[in-house]
Amino acid sequence: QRKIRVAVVFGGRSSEHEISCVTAGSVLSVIDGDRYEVVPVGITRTGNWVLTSGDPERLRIDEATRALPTVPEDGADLALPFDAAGQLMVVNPEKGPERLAEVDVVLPLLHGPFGEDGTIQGLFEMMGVRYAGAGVFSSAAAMDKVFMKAMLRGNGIPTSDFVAISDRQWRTERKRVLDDVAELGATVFVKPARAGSSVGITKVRDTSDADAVVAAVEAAREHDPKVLVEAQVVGREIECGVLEAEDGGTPDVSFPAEVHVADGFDFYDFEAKYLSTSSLTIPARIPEEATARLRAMAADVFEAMGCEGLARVDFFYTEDGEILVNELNTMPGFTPASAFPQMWAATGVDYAALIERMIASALRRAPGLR
Ligand code: G1L
Repeated sequence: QRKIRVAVVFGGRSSEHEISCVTAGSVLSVIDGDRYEVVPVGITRTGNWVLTSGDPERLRIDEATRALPTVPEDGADLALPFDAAGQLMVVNPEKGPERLAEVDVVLPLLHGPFGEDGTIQGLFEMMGVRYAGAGVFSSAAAMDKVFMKAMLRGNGIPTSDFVAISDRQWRTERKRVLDDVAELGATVFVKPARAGSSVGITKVRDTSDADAVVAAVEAAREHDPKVLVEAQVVGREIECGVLEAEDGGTPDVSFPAEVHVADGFDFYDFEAKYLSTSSLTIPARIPEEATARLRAMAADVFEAMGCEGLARVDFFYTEDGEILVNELNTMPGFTPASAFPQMWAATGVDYAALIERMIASALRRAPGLR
């Protein structure tokens, strides 16, 4: 019996190219070689698909130089990604080129635009290849914070009040928009609607200061012409990991974690997230009753948004016991040190088992409608 062929796709054109490579290194170092044949597929910064090294040693942060790994732009391993028939190819050095559709399952370890926004998922659907994680629509909806909040609202799941600003509205209805923003309260967060990481986010402390709001919206628009303004929620930041059930039942939810943002950071921003200035308490020290509500809400979010495989759901837990959904991440940080694997480790699912489950849930479903 042949091994299950798993393509690990990583790198990519996003600003998180290196994080993706480090994640691939972690996955490749624990994946069971007796059961899986790994096809490491790199996407260079410029968007070329290449068969690249799957050696975890080459996908680590260099301790001496602090250099981050990347997918090399040139080299002998460069391969043409599509054949004459328009089929995506992968090249196995031992066996030669093969169609991506001949791979049993893909682990797309890519962030942001073209990674977790549904576009690469669409490519895999068209190629008829199974892939781990959320599908086209759920990925796209989770990526767009405005659509996500609207869908949560439509499903009766609490989330903070917000104002969405399209490019057209910003150009032609600015006064009305600024009034709506002021209605949200004195303090708001202004965010690009669809940026992968926490870039372009500004905390505005006084929304009656129109200049401050305009500056914040313009900063967000550097990353996305569509902007989200959210009312501030004063509360603790708690998150949960969700896994698709193995038996077709309701999703499994991990113990919650509390995120402690290091002093000096306004919120859990890009720097706080990736430069390890914040820490986690697992399980979060919140009342049992709140833990139960939060875990149930995490499963509701997963199902309401049509997620598959895995997701991380981030909440605010307020002083008066209210729980609001802050974010949904269909491709959460996935190194062994990341919150999602940490929460699952504390719940009894180790890193290797998580990867097994991602592959198994992808293999369970046929491409197409589900
Ligand atoms: F394949 C999984 F398991 F579904 C999966 C895919 C992607 C898990 C986690 C991620 N996350 C990432 O790829 C990333 C956050 C490292 C993007 Cl850079």
